Amino acid sequence: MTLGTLYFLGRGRGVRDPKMQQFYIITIFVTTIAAAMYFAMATGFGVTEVTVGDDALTIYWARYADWIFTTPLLLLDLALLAGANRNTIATLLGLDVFMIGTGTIAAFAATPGTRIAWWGISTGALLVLLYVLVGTLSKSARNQSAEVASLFSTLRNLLIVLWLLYPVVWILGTEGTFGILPLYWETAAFMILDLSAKVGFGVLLLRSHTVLERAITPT
Ligand code: RET
Repeated sequence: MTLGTLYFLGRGRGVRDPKMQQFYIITIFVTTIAAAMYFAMATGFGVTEVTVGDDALTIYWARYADWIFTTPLLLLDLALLAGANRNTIATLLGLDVFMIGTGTIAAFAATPGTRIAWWGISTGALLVLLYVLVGTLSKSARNQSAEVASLFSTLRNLLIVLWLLYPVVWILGTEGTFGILPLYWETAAFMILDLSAKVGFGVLLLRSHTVLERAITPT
């Protein structure tokens, strides 16, 4: 995450256009927050125990602290690329904060039943969010130039696939209390997802300044 941050900082150094800078500022915040929260988890600060029945679960709360800030920022990147209006942006970000908020309750809930119920509520919000992404947001992107619309589709599809895997890893992992995926593999899976959804996404977004210029130039 730190290397990603440094890469984006280096690439964005010469960028003078304020609208182009928006994409850099947002993306740099995403990887910076993630780097800080991974540092918190690595040093034992970002972790706690939650008692569920007779079991003590290890909960990395710093993940949720990361996601509550970084997921709205990632959506903002995509919404700016699509040239979305204020209502669409607000809807997307509202759904997203609701999803991570209820997901956090799922992680701290004390009975297996309530954990799964909150997971269901959070996953419901994710599905509605993806519906807005595929519907309203994609419609805005179609009004952009062909190159912008194509970059938007790539990023949107990447986001859909990666984001859908989060609730799957969660429910199969230690939080889901089924314990199908041991903590080690769960941690590795979240790490790969986080790196792809943040650094991978950012690299694709910021790869071509010519395309971004088209996205920010009013047509
Ligand atoms: C939780 C558990 C409850 C159900 C759902 C979840 C979704 C999490 C998502 C996280 C995305 C994170 C990203 C991070 C950084 O790049 C909270 C795991 C639906 C979608 C993209």
